Amino acid sequence: MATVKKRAKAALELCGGADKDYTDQIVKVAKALLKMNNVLILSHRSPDGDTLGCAYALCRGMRSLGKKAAVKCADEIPGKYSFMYEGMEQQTFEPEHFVTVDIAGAHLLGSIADEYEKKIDVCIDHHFRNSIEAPVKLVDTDASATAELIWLILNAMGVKMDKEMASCLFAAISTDTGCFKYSNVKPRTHLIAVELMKYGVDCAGINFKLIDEVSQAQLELKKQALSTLEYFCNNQCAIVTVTSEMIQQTGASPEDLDGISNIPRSISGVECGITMRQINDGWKISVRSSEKVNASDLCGKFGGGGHKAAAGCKFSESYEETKKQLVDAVSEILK
Ligand SMILES: [Mn+2]
Repeated sequence: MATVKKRAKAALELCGGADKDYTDQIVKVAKALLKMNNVLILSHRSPDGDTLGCAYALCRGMRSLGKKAAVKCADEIPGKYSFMYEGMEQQTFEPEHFVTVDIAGAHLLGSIADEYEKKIDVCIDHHFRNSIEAPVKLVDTDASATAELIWLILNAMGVKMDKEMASCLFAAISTDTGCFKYSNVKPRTHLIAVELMKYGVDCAGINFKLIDEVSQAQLELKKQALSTLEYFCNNQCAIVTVTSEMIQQTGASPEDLDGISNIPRSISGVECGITMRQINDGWKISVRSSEKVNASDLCGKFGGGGHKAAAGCKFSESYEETKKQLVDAVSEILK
């Protein structure tokens, strides 16, 4: 097993230096995974490019070592991610081990939480306040995407990278960095991307599909949502609202909502952009923020969480009450 450590070190050196403790953490996860067979890899509900890219890259990696592995997600996987599992065979097996990727808390497993939350063997993530209980856990909040960690782990495991795995990981990193433009991008992020590109990843194609491409329904929804734009806190806070009626009327799917939450924050002078989306029992809030506002702290006040620059929470109050509480909290932070 000394080779696991050697490979982990080599991978860490490739992307900017190996700290001893950190190498040991990667080694621990890699060794745990190498011992497992019949592995079910779990993605979070409303799956995004990171959770899915990690899951399919790891699944492909495990299979390349002759293991049985599959991916499970509570919600339907949007069609734009189909390249991640293209060509993979259906494997039937009784899962013995369970791995979560990019999941901050068991409740984010969605409707399959009850079934799996007590069974998780390995948790790999990059969110603040990760609350998953697992004997083997690697949570690195410095990683731009969980995929950076999966890349390190696959290397430590001695998995022979291929174009498919590299494409999954590239898509994951691109998703979580907004195409390499958010403040979470570190030298390591680019260095790993360089390694992935060596396998012939269609970077432009993936970026177009995941970042730029919009459906007509999505654009129509954006149009309607933008008409609700309001400013608060001396124009430093902007709020956009998406009602159930808009979603129904435009025929937009959950994935069509993706691009909207970035809009309010993109307005010049806005430090905190909020998107309020109507859900069954209230409002789902997405926050995007500048350095001046810690989105994770803001959402934490209301029982949510996430990252410094992007976080979310939920309210069961009325529209006006929800908005008031949010604006009050933001103005407190900006004071
Ligand atoms: Mn992520």
